[in-house]
Amino acid sequence: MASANSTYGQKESTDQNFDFMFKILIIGNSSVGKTSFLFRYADDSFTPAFVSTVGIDFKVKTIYRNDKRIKLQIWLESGSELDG
Ligand SMILES: Nc1nc2c(ncn2[C@@H]2O[C@H](COP(=O)(O)OP(=O)(O)O)[C@@H](O)[C@H]2O)c(=O)[nH]1
Ligand SMILES: [Mg+2]
Repeated sequence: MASANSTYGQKESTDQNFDFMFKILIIGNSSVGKTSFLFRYADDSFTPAFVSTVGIDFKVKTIYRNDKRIKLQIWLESGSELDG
């Protein structure tokens, strides 16, 4: 079970100041690039040496569209990360 106290998601997860919030779950086979996609989108970072994503539950990114503040809570499917 993913924890809401994720080190990566915690920072903005308690910020309630938004117009919309979407929770998005990224699913897919191991090693297709789910973790890399999330880190690039949320942090604009890429680390080619990721061995495992165990412990990373979700990241939060806030975007603005039509003068609305939209908070995206993007989750990695935890069950598929045991080998990826
Ligand atoms: N060259 C290249 N490698 C990538 C790209 N996206 C992911 N990778 C590599 O593919 C491997 C698996 O990526 P990862 O994000 O861990 O996949 P996950 O198992 O779906 O989370 C890692 O070694 C990444 O560095 C990409 O766009 N280009
Ligand atoms: Mg992964």
